Amino acid sequence: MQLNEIKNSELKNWLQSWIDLCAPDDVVICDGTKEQNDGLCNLMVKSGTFIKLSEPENSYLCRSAVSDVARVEERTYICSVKKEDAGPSNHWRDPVEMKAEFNQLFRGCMKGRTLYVIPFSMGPIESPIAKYGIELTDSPYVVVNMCIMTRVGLSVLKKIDNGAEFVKCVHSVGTPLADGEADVPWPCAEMDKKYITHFPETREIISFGSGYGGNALLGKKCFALRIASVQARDEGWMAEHMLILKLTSPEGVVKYIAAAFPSACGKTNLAMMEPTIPGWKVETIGDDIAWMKFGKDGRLYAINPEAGFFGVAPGTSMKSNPNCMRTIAKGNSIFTNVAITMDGGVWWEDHDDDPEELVDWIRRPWKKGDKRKAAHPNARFTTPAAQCPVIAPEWEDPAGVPISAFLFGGRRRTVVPLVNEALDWEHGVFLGATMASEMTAAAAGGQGQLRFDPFAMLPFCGYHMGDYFKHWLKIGEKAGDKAPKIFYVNWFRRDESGKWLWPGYGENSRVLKWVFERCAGEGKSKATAIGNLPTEQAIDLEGIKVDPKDMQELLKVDCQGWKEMLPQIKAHFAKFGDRLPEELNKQLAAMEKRLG
Ligand code: SAT
Ligand code: MN
Repeated sequence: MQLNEIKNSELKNWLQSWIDLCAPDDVVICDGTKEQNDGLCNLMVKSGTFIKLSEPENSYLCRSAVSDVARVEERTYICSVKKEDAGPSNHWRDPVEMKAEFNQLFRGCMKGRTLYVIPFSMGPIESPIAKYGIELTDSPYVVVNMCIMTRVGLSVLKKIDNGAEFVKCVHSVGTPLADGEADVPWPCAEMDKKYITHFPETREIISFGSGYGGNALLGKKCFALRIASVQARDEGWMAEHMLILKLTSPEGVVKYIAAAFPSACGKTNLAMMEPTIPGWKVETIGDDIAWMKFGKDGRLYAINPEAGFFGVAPGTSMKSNPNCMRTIAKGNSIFTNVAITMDGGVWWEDHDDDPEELVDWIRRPWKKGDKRKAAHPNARFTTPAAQCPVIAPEWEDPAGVPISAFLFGGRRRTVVPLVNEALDWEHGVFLGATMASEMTAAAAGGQGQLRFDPFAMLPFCGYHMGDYFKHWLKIGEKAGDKAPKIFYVNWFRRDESGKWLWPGYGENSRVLKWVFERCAGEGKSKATAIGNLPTEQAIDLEGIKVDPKDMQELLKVDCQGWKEMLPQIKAHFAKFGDRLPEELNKQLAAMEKRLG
């Protein structure tokens, strides 16, 4: 399909106005074909952006600029018409002023470059839960990543041309090339020129100056969470930062579970885990985002709007996530900011191989024993979901899968028990709204600090978080007794010496088993001040050695610890002002009372 074949005037005008403003040398429509993709990869090998790896097959290494390695929340804005609609958890810019500034910043910003037009679908193209977008970008790296992460193709462009609704996404690395000027391997703009902006009312995304991950692959956090959360609020569905997994019992009974953890807290590992309890099976539907709508039967049905995994490489190994390693081993993947071995393979911290020598992610020689990390802590792989050996056969079912349970969680060394079942939906919303986690490398900022991250959506909710809590309450009202059960889990407890109390990884299946049983109206629990905890024998520990003392610690209610959290929770709630639903204050007061 050529530009001049586009009939839809809204689409045509939008495209033309950006082409005129950005002044690229060339415009290319992306059709999602292997030929086009291979051509772009070869182009990037020639330009020095990509290195073709010796293995896995058909895979590439890319190294970003050292200053462009993660999402930049400080430069991320919600440009709603009214400031209060962005809420306290978002940075805000006036949409008119922002667009005026972009009118300058984008002027001629693609000189010397090609503008790629990427028509994409979030979700299976024919799914009633799917939504479409078009991303304009001057980064071939973005194109090949989008081709893995979303469904790119001319059929989407045709649907949009025929009037289907779409989210308008514009991205530039923000570094035009003068006549004859050579490009650098990873062009990007200075920090104070980077902007990741969202216009919720007009369903637009405009991103300038960064080429990395969620800053540039606009289908992911920008669309599938920030804009989609607004669409979901307006249309009565849910766009959540959740993995989706299929859990099958030895009797062959299936339950689907969706789980919200902040970035880099093990969503990908949980989604692909190999259960250690005999007879239980976990299969993957998605590892990062869930879109859910009510089905005719009144239950919530989820799709994974993505088509690939953009996972954190360091820490990924045959021990932590064998199915992910097998997915990557099939090739067709892009590795960003990992180290390269002397024979052209990839390596990162905790990788199963133990090489003597490497070239690190900033191209420096690296020797075994060096203190310096060889891969950037937020180094990523981009790999097709369809290659995952445990992808569920129904992962692309346009109808989605019915969700039985939501899990919330984060990294907490202390206080928060291994698993806790909400007393009811409203209490579950309280648990989600008070989620807190120690910070990771997925965002620029202080690692290890505790931050409240409600529903793991803190950096991803496209509107006022108080209204978002209200939306959750409304969904619960609508779902009634068909609502998924809500649980809070914490795999990350440690003792005073820093030792892990719970083995984690595949052993987390023991917790999933209890969740499954609770959803089936079975499984033993005891009511406590913070929720329903498993009774001592309720978690199946057959075949592993967990010190009974550790188990007690993992399942105890640390009343003192919770009381110490109360002022922090109150301060956290106070930020939402009068948009905080009264129900949540009531839940807080009730917990305070129960703690005594
Ligand atoms: O960079 S991304 O936003 O895509 C990854 C993440 O933070 O989860
Ligand atoms: Mn994520």
